[in-house]
Amino acid sequence: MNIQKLDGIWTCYSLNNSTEVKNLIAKVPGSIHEALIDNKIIEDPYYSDNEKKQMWIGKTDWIYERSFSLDKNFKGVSNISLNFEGLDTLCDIYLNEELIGVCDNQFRRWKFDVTNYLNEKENILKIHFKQTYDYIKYHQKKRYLNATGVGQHRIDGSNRIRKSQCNYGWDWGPMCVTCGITGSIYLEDSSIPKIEIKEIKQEHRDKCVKLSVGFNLEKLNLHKDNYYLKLDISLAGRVILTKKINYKASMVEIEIINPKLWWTHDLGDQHLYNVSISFLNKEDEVISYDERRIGLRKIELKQEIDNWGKSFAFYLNGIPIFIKGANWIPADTFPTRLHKNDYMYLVDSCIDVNMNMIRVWGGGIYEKDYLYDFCDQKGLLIWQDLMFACSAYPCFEYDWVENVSHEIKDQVSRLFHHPSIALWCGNNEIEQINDELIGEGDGKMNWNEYCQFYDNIVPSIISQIDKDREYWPSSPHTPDGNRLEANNPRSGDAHLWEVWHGRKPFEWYRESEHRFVSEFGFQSFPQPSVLKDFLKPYERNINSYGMDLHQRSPIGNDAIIQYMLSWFQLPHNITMTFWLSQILQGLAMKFAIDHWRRSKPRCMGTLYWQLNDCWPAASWSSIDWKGNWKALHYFAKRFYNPVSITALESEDENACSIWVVNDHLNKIKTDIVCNLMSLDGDIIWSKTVSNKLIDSLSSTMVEKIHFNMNFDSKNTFFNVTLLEKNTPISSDTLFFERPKYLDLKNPKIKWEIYSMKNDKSKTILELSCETPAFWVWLDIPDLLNKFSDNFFHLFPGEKKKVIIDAHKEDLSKLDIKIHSLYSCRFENNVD
Ligand code: BMA
Repeated sequence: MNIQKLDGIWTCYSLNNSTEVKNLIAKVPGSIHEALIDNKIIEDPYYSDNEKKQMWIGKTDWIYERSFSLDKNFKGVSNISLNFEGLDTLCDIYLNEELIGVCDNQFRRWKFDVTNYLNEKENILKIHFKQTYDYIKYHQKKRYLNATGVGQHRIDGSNRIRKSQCNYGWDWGPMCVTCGITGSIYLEDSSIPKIEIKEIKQEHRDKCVKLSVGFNLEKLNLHKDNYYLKLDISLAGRVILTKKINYKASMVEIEIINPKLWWTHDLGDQHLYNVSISFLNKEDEVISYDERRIGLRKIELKQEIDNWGKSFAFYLNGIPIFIKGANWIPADTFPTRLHKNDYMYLVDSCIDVNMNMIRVWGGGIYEKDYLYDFCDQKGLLIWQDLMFACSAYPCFEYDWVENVSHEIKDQVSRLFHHPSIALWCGNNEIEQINDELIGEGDGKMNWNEYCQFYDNIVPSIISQIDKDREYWPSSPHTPDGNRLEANNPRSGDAHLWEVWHGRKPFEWYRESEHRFVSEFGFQSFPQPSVLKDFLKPYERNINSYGMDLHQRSPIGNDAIIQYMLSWFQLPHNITMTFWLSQILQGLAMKFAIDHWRRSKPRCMGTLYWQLNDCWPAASWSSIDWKGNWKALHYFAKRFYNPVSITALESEDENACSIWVVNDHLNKIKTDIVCNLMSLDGDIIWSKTVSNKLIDSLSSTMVEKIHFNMNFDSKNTFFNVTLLEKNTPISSDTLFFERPKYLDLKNPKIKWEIYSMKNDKSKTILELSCETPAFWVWLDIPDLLNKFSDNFFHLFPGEKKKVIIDAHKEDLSKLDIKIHSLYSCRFENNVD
């Protein structure tokens, strides 16, 4: 294919602003903030209150410019197009001073015929990005539309422009309104007939998958006898099937016998097939070509009437899977500066903690190909929202609908082949917040307008391209009964914020009988060393000016401290407060997820809010912006373990029940060891249940325990461990009091450090203690917090090995601290 890329180094400058900026060197793709940082015009926007000082950037017009001469192979070409894979957002495009295009949607791809505007030698391409405030104001004036959080953490009117909604601020992200070139720019020879795969439908039968591949070929005026078309299917780089295609066809069918199916990582392998269509001439030269990498799998969202209402369960290749995952937001405020490795790291971090799905949340961006490619390769499903969140939208305006229809077509066409994508979802929370956003009255869209768009227009666009996947209008949505009750526990998905926003105790989660919970969350502070880098020394307090700016939830700090008071003694310093907030967050999510997993199949999935961060701040994330795993992420590895044992308090005093959840496709034989222990480390009661068979895909109460004795609840805890073939697989600890009332003893943790035998690039830290230590963690400020384990309990007699990705010599030079809950209480025991 004849293509000339125009990415790389451009120059840019400001227009119409008191702060004049000239001659910036700018990377394309890239944002104006990146260019200003790279050229040292601005300091890091994340530092202290820089965000506030840099609001002018979003209020300025910016010109991006470059020159180029036409590649030799474009000489004499009769039709040349200029293609843009992403422009953020309002811009006019000039080629050699001629206006060739006007763009107004960050999520669309743009193509302009530039044949008559090109010079062979010197060409100047100029993009004038306009500040978006005036445009927003103009449209809001016509008919004002509400959005949540405006005046607090959101700038008014982001719903009026097709641009990443959280770029105008969110309750976890800054208001760094930016602009720039978010995708590749290239010239393309459009005189060559272009072939494009438009859809790939899979029909799964017994030991066979029938593929129907729809394609489009601009045949122009070619004579049919001189050309032919061919379909190739390959697996692991080897062509396994080839089929000649009728010249007139726009669809080809092919059967793959004994298909190798695609599975999520926990259930099987991720076989990926390549589907390609070539357009060739009589001499077998390829004139045009298109390919997509697919996985053969059947993904269904089943909603069937049952005892509790209507199910909401994903089935992969016929198997009901309990969804375990989290919500994904843009991994940086300026996503153009994220690299392939950033995506790989986050996807791997999901796989490492037993997640099988992420939800790409609707207030960010349709993500880069990297994310979808890695999820395909690694076996992680995606719930894909369309980019609409927490706002009323002008779906009553013809131009807006037209614009957005192009956007959805562009994005679904780009993404439909990914086996990881399980569902298309219309928007985030518009139905849930209907009292502010939908209905009669100022600032709202009415129900007809909403339904016409999200129930009719959107799914009809999607189904023209993708007939295999379900569409879900909103998250959350109730398909039966009263739609206004978006969190109806009997059907559909739910966003449950009674804990946190509603300030209900963690125990509230156990009252939930919802069928699938796609959002619920609890905030924490990031790794202390991360915020330290972004605050002035005198701002290192949770409610200093700089720190308050890094906490965007209006109730954030209050809520953390309120719940902390309920569960823990207040730590003696800010560092310990940060760490303890992470344990508190982990505890909240464990309460919720243990409960919903126990209640399967009534509940068939949990996606906690939120996986990642877009800057260094307090938030609901389990991985901070620098990539450090917070306590919650380590907790997730345990509570999302395919086999999970939990001990549940019982109404009767001195009793509890033991539950085992098994997500494997096979039965397992287990031994269950129960110990009642004192905080001095003595076992005061013990029981072993041997050879307990646990069904596949099940949740069972395996044992009811009565201790039949009195004990001091402040000095006692219960521990249960499940072993398979004598190996501990899962364990749980139950306290009979809030941890704040426990008579903790100094655990006197000792540690040894040595290199791993077969791999010197790794070091083992071996820990032991004298009395039980709760939520033991390694604090190594200059090292990424991603160890084989962290925030675990440690009991006397145990030797816990933590594997660290670092050479022993390097690690020994660092400041290693080991803490546990005990260290939070007493200042002189921090170390
Ligand atoms: C959810 C999300 C986000 C928000 C989060 C925390 O409902 O959809 O809008 O960041 O709550 O408030």
